[in-house]
Amino acid sequence: MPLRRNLFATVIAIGSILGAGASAGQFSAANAASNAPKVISTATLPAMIGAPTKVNATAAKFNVSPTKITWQWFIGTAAVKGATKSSFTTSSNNLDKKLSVQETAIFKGGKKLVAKSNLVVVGKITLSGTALLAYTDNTNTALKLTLPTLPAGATATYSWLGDGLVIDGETSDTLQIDARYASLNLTAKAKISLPQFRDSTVGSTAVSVAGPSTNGNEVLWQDNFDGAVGTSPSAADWHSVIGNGFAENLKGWGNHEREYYVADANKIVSTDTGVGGDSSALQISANKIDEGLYHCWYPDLADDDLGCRFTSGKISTAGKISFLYGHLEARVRLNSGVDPTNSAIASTNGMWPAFWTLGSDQAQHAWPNCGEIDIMETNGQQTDNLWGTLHYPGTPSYMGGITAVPGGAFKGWHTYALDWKPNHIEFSVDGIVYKIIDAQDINGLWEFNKPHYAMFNLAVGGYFVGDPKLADIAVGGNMQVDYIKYSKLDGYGTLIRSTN
Ligand SMILES: [Ca+2]
Repeated sequence: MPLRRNLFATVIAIGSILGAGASAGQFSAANAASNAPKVISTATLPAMIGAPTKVNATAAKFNVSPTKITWQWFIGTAAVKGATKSSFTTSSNNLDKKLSVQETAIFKGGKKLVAKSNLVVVGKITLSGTALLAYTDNTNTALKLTLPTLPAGATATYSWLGDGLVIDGETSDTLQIDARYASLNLTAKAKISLPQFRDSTVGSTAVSVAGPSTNGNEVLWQDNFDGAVGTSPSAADWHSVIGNGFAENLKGWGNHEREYYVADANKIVSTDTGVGGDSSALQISANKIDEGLYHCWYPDLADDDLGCRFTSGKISTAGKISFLYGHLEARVRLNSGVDPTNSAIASTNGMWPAFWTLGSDQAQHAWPNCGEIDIMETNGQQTDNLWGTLHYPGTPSYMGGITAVPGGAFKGWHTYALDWKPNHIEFSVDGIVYKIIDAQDINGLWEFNKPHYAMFNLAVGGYFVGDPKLADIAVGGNMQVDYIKYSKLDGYGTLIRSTN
């Protein structure tokens, strides 16, 4: 502003001089000065330049016509040899480099003016404006990322992040908000793609989703397995998994397991469940059978393919109940079988019991992309040990903890539990937490901010137990479950019943 005021003052001064009868010489001098060559508008390049492509520079404008114009293109500060026209064809070698052009005008009398263009990074997509992340309405049920206007032909690919970590499977511009995202800071990104350009990423600011409205720990669901003795667990909540993995194209469920799962292996029994117990339990029994009944992956002795030598059981809430966050626990007793060569000798060889979950989106995200939570896994070869493990897509693809079960996993009743919140998992046995895993700890996708379903099973043989020979596997062991209980955890926890 001060400069402008000065110019105005100068004009007034000249006018005053003229008004006062200035000489013709003074007038001519002023006129000549205004006709000196000057740049009215400089040479310009388009705001976005791809590669390969032909770029036409817009010529500079001068107040008087030059007698000659020359051009020189630059990559960075280096003049490009032979690039002396008003157009330039980029190549992929120019990507990410600064392109500019310099226009030189020579005027009558020899005066030379140089007009430099703007610098443009080749292959860079530039957007005018920022992305906006906002709820689509005042009920806060969906967030939408709205992008600035994209260049013609550009496409956007969306991704969503919770506390900075990618939310698997969410690729639309809109995210439905539900209990999965409680307490998370959500952000969205859009990758902008355009032929001849580098991909560009546009991010949003964060929106914080509210946490639970209470901090309660109430029980949401419990099964005491107290139906009539000899019956199957409630069909409203459970189904028996059948087979050896054949139908699923998995050899022994992908683990070289030797059992064939039958529904008859899963029964309500009357048993000693200890102090305060209800004398009822689910019992999953492993039994040795003669070959010739069921298809298994391993060769049989009679030269047909009905080679399975063991039956056992697996029950699952898949398609019936799913769990999202909260506290999930089961009280379990593992009972040894006997040595295959001497029934007087107890043996746990080859027994592989588990209490675990898989992501309920397994049909769309095959393992390990669905995520797996092994709340309890133990092993007939190392009967004091307990494993609590997460499996997920990543490298490595699992993380977990190992601890000693108080008194031994195959001795007495123990409570195995999962404490589960957004981005946070704790494993415990008999109330003692032995492993905590946060989403930030793993090098992979966190597949645990979504519903999972629960399972109990007693596998026989397989890699986890050292792939023992058939002739060495214990006979007649079982897994008993007094109850399974699902509670809220500090307000987190949603029981989801399938409407199928
Ligand atoms: Ca019970």
